[in-house]
Amino acid sequence: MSIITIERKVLEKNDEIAQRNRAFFRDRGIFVLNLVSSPGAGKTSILEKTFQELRNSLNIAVIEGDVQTDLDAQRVAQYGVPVVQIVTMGGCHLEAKLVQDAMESLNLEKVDLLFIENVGNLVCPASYDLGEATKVVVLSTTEGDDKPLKYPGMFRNSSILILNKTDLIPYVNCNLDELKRNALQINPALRIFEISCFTGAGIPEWCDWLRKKDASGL
Ligand SMILES: Nc1nc2c(ncn2[C@@H]2O[C@H](COP(=O)(O)OP(=O)(O)OP(=O)(O)O)[C@@H](O)[C@H]2O)c(=O)[nH]1
Ligand SMILES: [Mg+2]
Repeated sequence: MSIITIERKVLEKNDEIAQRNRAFFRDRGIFVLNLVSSPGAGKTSILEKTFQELRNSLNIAVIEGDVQTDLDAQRVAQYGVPVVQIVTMGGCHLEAKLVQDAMESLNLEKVDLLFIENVGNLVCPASYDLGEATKVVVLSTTEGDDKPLKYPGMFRNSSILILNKTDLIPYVNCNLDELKRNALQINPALRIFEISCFTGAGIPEWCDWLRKKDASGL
């Protein structure tokens, strides 16, 4: 079927560029994380908390991906962190070529840590390698504990799971143990951080982990 052939070619081309991006990051010692989640799970809030803790010890840069607006880039820029916004004009995920183009607008010379905030979508970004060291999937407690089972691709293709909005557990129908069980059933190797951007709980553990990482891997 021609449709399947075209899709495979698109993904093959994407993977080729992603490998070039990965080699570029490796050669320069830049640790790159691709943040993925459904809309509003808290990706930008996690970045803001991370800047507060790490911006004095690490050189951080950000590539933002959104369907419309540069609102998230404006939030990042308030912390003095270099940022480029990609507007996909309806596209539901970032692709390696878009990241490659964005890299040209960022001075990455002294950067240790590059975050790519993907478009809010728990399905499509799972299939697209951008050249990152790993995907970090963010899931918030308001989304329900069944989501790893319903959207397994994202959890299978990530090595880190951040469970955000733990402050809301008393008010929402979400069983944290069940959520973790479901996530580990899909991907037993997932490293899990439980955090709240509202209270700051779990942020030091997440930042400690980031401090110990480098471009050599996970
Ligand atoms: N109560 C609570 N609210 C949170 C927490 N983290 C984020 N929020 C709120 O959730 C909303 C969405 O947060 P964002 O950080 O914009 O989420 P996002 O994943 O970047 O959203 P998109 O980029 O649109 O996909 C905002 O109103 C945040 O203030 C948290 O830990 N607890
Ligand atoms: Mg955001």
